[in-house]
Amino acid sequence: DDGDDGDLGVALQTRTRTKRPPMYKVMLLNDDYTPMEFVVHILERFFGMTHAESFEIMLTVHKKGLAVVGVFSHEIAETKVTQVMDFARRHQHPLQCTMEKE
Ligand code: TYC
Repeated sequence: DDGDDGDLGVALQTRTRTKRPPMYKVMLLNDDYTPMEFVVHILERFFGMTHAESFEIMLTVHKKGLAVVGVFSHEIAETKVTQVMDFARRHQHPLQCTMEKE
């Protein structure tokens, strides 16, 4: 035995897995009392939608019970939910906005 263990001295590189951050769906829920125009205004103001886009999404929520209005990082999604809930409360509308991991 000459003591040579066959190690060529080549460093093996481990693969670095780059993980995308989790994304969160922000959803608007239907109710019987919040005025349609108020919901349209919320979508324009906080989600940067055009009036036509906002009207379409509002109608989807009205007909289906809820709709995803955007997908964001955790921090941005939380901010949107807070903005919508605060604005609805200030105007005394029962509108509900929630977030859910994708
Ligand atoms: N259903 C409400 C009405 O008839 C309108 C509405 C739409 C309320 C969407 C909430 O997220 C909502 N006035």
